[in-house]
Amino acid sequence: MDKKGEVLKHIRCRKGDIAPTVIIPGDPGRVERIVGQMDHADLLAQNREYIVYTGTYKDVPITVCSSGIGGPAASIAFEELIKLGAKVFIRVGSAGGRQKSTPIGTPIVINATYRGEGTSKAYLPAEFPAVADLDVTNALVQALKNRDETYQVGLGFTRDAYYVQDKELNTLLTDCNVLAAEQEAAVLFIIGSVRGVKTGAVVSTDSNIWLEKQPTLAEKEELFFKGERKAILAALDAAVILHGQEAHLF
Ligand code: R1X
Repeated sequence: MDKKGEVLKHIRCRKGDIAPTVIIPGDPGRVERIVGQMDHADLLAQNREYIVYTGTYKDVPITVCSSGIGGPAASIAFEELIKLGAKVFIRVGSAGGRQKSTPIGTPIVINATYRGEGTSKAYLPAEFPAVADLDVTNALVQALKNRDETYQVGLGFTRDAYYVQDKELNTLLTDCNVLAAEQEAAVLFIIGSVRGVKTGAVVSTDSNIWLEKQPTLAEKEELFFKGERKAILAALDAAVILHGQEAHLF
């Protein structure tokens, strides 16, 4: 542990900087959009893909830290945040919709994922399930219900190579009701199991490989940002619900 209060190598924070509840988007740009919804927040550090703010939302202390794209970068953020006292993690991400009927911009609560990436295998064998904490998942669902949002809950597909599409695997996972493909949730859930912290994830879909007519990037982004706002507010509200349950005091 960081007994002397040294700054950690990547997230450039020290003990006392990090709230027990952390919201972790991949995109550093999303950090600013999350912080914009909070009561206030101070920028603590900015290094590589990691931007860190700590502040409050509805009087609950919350840290927001970007994790970058993919398992290796994300695992560094998760590990350093845990070293500095983080207990509850809520990923707010983007993802590709993997059911044909899922409109772009749909908030999806990911409760478990197919481990199609490499980083989590450095922690636990492939047979071990990547599962979100039930309290965090329930809080995200409650938050979306409270705001009367249309949302989905279910399985994710965490993968490494963004520009590689394995058609056979894609079809298999869609047939088995996988809802969303992204690149970090499995690593978060597995590190949660190994380090004993609570984790959950909500994403907004930014694309869908199964649409017959693919929208333009501009069309996709317009829809995505509407869903992203819903996911951000759900994550912040979930943090408040979990704080009320003292989820960080376990
Ligand atoms: O998780 C995925 C990754 O961080 C979602 O968006 C990025 C790739 O475009």
